[in-house]
Order: sequence, then structure tokens, then C-alpha cells
Amino acid sequence: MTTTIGRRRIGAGLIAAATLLGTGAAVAPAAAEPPGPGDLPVVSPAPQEMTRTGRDVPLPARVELVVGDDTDPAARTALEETLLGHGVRSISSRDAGKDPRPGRAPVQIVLGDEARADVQDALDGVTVPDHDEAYAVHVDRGAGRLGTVALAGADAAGQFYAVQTLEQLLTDARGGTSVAGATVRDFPAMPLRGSIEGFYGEPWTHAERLDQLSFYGDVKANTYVYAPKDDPYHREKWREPYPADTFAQLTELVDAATANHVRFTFALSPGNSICYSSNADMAALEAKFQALYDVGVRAFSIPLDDIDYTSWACDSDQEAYGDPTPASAGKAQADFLTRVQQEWIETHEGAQPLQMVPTEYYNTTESPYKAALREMDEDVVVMWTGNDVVPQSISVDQAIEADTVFGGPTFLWDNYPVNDFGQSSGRLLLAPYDKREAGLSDHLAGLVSNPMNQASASKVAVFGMLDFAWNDRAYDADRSWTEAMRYLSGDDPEAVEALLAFGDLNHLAPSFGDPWQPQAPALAADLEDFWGHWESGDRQAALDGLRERAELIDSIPATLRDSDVDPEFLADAAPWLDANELWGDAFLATLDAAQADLDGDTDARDDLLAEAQESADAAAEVIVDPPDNRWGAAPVKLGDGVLDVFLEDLASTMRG
Ligand code: LTM
Repeated sequence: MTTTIGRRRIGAGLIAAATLLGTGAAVAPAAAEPPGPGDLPVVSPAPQEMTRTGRDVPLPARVELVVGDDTDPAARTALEETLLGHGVRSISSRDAGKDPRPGRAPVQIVLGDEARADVQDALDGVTVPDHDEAYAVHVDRGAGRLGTVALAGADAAGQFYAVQTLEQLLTDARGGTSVAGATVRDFPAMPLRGSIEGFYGEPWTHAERLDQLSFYGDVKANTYVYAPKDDPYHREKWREPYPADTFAQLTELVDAATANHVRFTFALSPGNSICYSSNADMAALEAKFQALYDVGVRAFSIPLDDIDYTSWACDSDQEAYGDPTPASAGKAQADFLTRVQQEWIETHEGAQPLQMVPTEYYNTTESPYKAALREMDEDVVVMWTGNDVVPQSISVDQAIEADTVFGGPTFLWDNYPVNDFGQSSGRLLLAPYDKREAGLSDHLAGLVSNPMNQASASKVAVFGMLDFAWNDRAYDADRSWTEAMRYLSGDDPEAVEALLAFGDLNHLAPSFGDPWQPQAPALAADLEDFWGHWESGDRQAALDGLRERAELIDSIPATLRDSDVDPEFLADAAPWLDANELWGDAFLATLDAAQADLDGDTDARDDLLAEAQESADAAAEVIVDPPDNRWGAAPVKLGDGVLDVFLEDLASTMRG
């Protein structure tokens, strides 16, 4: 069974089967000679440095893998899957330090720590950046069809990321796969990158979470924070242990995260009922953390968002901290979190600094609460959502202010593409990640997305966010958006075009005030051109110019349903695709009506306008049902305010 639509599209049984197929298969045909340095494949997230340094290396059917004790097992597994998914039939492995056997495979891939002697040789002078999670890839074509590929990591994660990059350097040419002749030196700009399942409403399913973890591995994310607001054992029943079956699933997630170099971060949100000064509550929290620690979790978080911080849950807090106020709540939280950091985190080997979400998470305004919270142990990492819960934009200056008021570099909880609030009712949020300033990486501890209840559809925005978190200074929203669609479609150009057009119709990004990204900007630009021609009197040019967009929109559902686009994405998007089908009909019928009008055929015009109205009415009645989201069943919003308004306006123009 195929496990993911992403880059490593390979079944679990395939490795064994393909390896058994033997070693006699022919070498892949020679790759085309590279036309120049600009012809390298796009790698996402964008590497810090990537240059063409030689000719492509044809990937033969037989490859030798050189490994050592230092080789990261997850990186090795990912590499083997990648090779077998690209036509390699046999992988032999050789221990570093042992001489190659006569008749060895034409291509050697050397995977390991940068310090290993044979890795250094294969790097041929290329250095791994001095940075956590850094890596280098060096592809060197020798005489004939020989070649060496160095995959070197500064640490285990670096090795894993070298493999992820290698996968994107594989290109098909003349029927065979080749490795682009590139040298990559790369590292992440932000230390923590990933997502926080922190929304209200139906939590993700176990299968969705497993799929997400594999996706995060593909895009070099290292963090998944488990914080679903509607998991009762995360919030209301935070003191109670997980039932055995749920705990078994959590354990499976921890293992899947580890296999993808993702830190499963376990969050407990006790703020609605905790007694900060109670040793019993401290013990309850520690017991819950301990259970997860025992199955391999090393990162923990205590979110205290969306709680009432103007009342106490017990008399002893009143005695310890006086009347409940934001300032006394800040002091109580700071004391409690300091105890967790110093008494529990620091006594548990390998545990990462505690993370927390303050109750005032949504601004950088100085306040008595924040002043009290700053007294907390300085190792505790504080999250912040930007200014406003769903901010219009996030600037470097704001991040600097956040550092000051929260007492150190903050961990950005970015509320995009989350769609659990009223303004997002009926919406799928598919616009690219945008309006975050380059340079934020200098001031943030990390960046996580709070995604939609629709896990797979969230990948569009999260892909961009992770591109930004890896290399904010090279981030290009449009490029990244297209790459996200390539990822989701398995690089099918027709599906990419349809996904981009669908994304345009689902582009509005709401906030608690005005939207921070507009609806359907590409369609809106085409409509502006239309009216320009129409009003200047060239109505035929107006209609001809818009037909292509209308046909594209009309074709989206069929193109996507007939494609290899991730079926989970299609399931998430199903109601929006249903509405799209009807809006496509309405759009085409309205243009046909305008054409009939121009041709003087008023009967045909009226029939077509009636048909368009019927489709538009039916489109307006499509609802999201059953609802994943806490706004419940809701009418689907698609291209709203743009397409519907245009169809109305054009019809009114015809009616006179
Ligand atoms: O943003 C934070 C820190 N908390 C909540 C989230 O759980 C919720 O998903 C978003 C969007 O509604 N808003 C919040 O305030």
C-alpha cells in the first residue's frame, strides 16, 4: 500500500521485493548533458546554498550504499525507499573503512556523519555548515557511468535532510533517472519548525496524524505539538491517564515521529482547573508527562491559552497569591512552570526545555501579567501568535518586541490555516503562506502552524510555512505555492494548474477583523481585464479573454478527481469541489448568455441566464456536511464576493 502522496511514494513491502529481484538489470540510460547551472531541480524548502558543480549522474539499477555506525537509521531507511522508488533494483551495502569489492556497483552513495573519513573523501572538500541539523550533498560524476554521492550530516537529522534533498535532485531524463550534478550546503534558519494541532473541533484522526508526520519528514520539519483542544485528556480531564487504546496510538505516533526526525511534543493544558500551588496537581501533571516520557517523548508543553485568569481554582492559590488578577495569575503560572522546568524537565535525561503558551499570547503590549511571567525560569520557551490571534502580518520589529515582553526569543504559534473560528465558517484556507517578514528567523525560537481540521488540505499552507521556517530570506510565496501543489499532485502539470486555480477560489484568509489575504486574486485580475474591454466597447475581446479562466475553473473538479492528487486532499475538499462544479457551470452559462446577447439571440440568452441562475442557486446550497469544524454544518464559500458578484453584474448588464 502506498503510504503517502509526497515524494517517497513507495509501499512498505516494496523494499524487500525489489531487493530480491536481483542485480542483473541494465544501467539506466545516460542523462542529458546539463545545459547550465540554472537547470537544477527546485528543492523545497529552498536550500541555503545550491550550485551545479558537475554533470548529472545516471542512477543505475545497482547502487552501493556506504554506511557506518554513525549512519542514522531513519536516514538510511528513507534513502533505501527513495532509491527503490526511482528504479534502483538492488542496493548492496558496505561498511565504511572496508575496501570496495571488485565489480562493485557503478554508483556509490556515502551516508553518514561529516567527520567520517570516507564521507570527507566523498565530499571532496565541500564542508557541512557549522549548524545544528546541517547537511551537505555532493554529487560527483566520475569516468563513464561511475559516480559518487556524498550525503553528510552535522548530526543525525542533518543526514536525514540530506536524503530528503537527494530525492528532489532525482530527475527523469530519456526514460531513466539521474541525480542532478549539484552541491548543496544547507541548514535550517529556525531551530523549531512544524505544526501544533491546537485547534478547536474534531481532532485529527490517527491515520491523519501518521500521514502528517511523514509529510513533515519530507519537508524537513522537526516539530509536531500534540495539543488538540477537544481531546478531553489534554484539557478538561488533564489529570486522568489516557485510556489504554488511545495511549497505544500516542505511542505509535511517537515512533512515527522519531522515524521522521520529528519531535513529538506532548502538551497538557490544565489552566481551566489547576491549583497552581498544589503539590497534588504538580504530581498529576508529572505523572502524565512521565507516561509519555517512558515511551520516548522528550518535548513537553503547557499551553495556558483561552483560560480565565481572573479567578482561582482553589483556596490555597488565594492564600499564596492574594486576589486573582492578571498579575497574580502571571506569578502563579511562573512559579508552577519554573517548578516543572527545574524539578521535572531538568531531571529527565534528554528532555527539551519546557514550552508554554501564555494567557496573553496575542500581543506584545507590556502588562502586569507579562511582567510577572518574565520571572519564570529563563529556559522555558514562550509561544506567541503574533499581534492579534490571527494577525494581518508579522514583522521583525514585532518579534523583537515579543522577545522583550516575553523575556527571550519566542516560538511563533501562527494561526494559519486554522479554520475553527466564526469568520472561517464554510471555508477551506488554501492561500500560500505570506506576509511574514524575512529576517524573523533572527528573533524566533521557531515557527509552527496551527492548521485546519482538514489535515490534508492544510498541507498547502503548511508546506509554505515550513519553507519559510527553513529559509525565510529566500522565501517566495508564489514559488512555494506552486511547489506545494507539485508535492500534492506527484508533479502532474495539469493537476498543478487545477490546484492553483482551486487555491485561488479558496484564497480568502479570514481574521477576527478584515481578511488578511484576499479572495480569488487571479480571477479578480482577469475580471478587471474583462470589464476594461467590456466598458471600452470591445465586448467580444472581453468574452474571449475570460473564456479560458472560466473553462479552467469549470474543469477543476474533473481534473483533480481524475488525477493522482492525494485522495485525502480530495476527501477534505469534496464539498468545495462539489460547489466548484456548479459555479463552473454558472460561469460558462453566463458567458454563453453574453455571447448570445452579442449575437442578438435573445431567446438563447434568456435560457442560458436561467440555466446559470439555477447552477448558482444550487452552488449556494452546497454545505459542509458532516462538519469537521466547530462552526457546524455551513454553506460552502468559494470565490465568494468575486465570482458570484461578477455573474450577477454581468447578468444585470444583459437584462438592462
Ligand atoms: O491561538 C491560540 C494560542 N489559541 C486558540 C487556538 O486554539 C485556536 O485554534 C485559534 C483560532 O481560533 N485561536 C486561539 O485563540
